[in-house]
Amino acid sequence: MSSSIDPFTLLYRVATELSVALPNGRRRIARTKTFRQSTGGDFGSAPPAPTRNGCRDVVPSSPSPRAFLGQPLREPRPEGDDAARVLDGLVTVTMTATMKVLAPLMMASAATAHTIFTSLEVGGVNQGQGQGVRIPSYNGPIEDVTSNSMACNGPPNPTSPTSKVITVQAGQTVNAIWRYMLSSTGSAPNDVMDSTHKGPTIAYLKKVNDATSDSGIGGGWFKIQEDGYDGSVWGTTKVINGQGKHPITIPSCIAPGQYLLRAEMIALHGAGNYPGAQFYMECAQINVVGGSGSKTPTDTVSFPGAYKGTDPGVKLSIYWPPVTNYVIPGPKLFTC
Ligand SMILES: [Cu+2]
Repeated sequence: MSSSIDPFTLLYRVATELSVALPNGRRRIARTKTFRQSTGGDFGSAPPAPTRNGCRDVVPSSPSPRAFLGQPLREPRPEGDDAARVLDGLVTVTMTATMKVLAPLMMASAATAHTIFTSLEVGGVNQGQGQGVRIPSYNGPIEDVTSNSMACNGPPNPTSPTSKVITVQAGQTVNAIWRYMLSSTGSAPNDVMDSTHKGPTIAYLKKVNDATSDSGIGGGWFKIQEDGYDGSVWGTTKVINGQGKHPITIPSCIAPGQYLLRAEMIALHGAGNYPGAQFYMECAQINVVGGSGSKTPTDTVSFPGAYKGTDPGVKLSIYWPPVTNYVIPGPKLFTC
């Protein structure tokens, strides 16, 4: 089904309006299971395509890398569907005939979800997909904040090693380039990430001896960039509408040497429950030159460990009540 029309936002707004109009006592969460039963989980009458985590968009058109690994595709969890989680996120939606009509449309809209930090742009030059960035074969999120894959992605999204280490000048602003899938060649909003994926953008550095071999798992990470919610626009929305570019300034005062650069986007459309927030991250391998080394980061954290399922920036409904003061997860921002 073509995704040129995006009915999602409109429908979601309609649903929100409906839900807001309901008195508190009548509000309850519409359960995924019910939607699956009532809609068959798909838009048309054809059998649903194979899904992973309930999202058709992550099914590769070529033979599944997972099949090569001899692992079955993960079964959709009973409540794991992106679109259904949005419904959960609506919190107040009563299961009405109206919603039965909306549900399959919302299901279908999950076909443009997810994202990957595919390449790094330095000095206006794209270094190439997977060149110095450990890219995964799937664009799905990590949702378990205790998973080792919170560091530099990983199972269930196997990443590819890269021998390249990208030279970056301290003080320079680079762009992490996000794409909906590895095969996405454009930079239009739909080629970056679905607009329903609202949340912060964040970047971390970790000093390492060898950026090509360090797993990134464990301590030493410090936050160098964050963009949450300014009252009207989310950080991810700027990236979606900005050709997938996620600007990150490498601090001028850090020591020269090799680092892992962890760029992250968090999608909060299903974050009303935990797990629910979707963490997207990859690691770039960089060599920082020209750093003064005059300041050593102190607020370092571990991945996994930096985030908790109870963090106010990880478990929250972004639909209702309206977000007024979003708290970006993780440590304090490091500044020179
Ligand atoms: Cu998604």
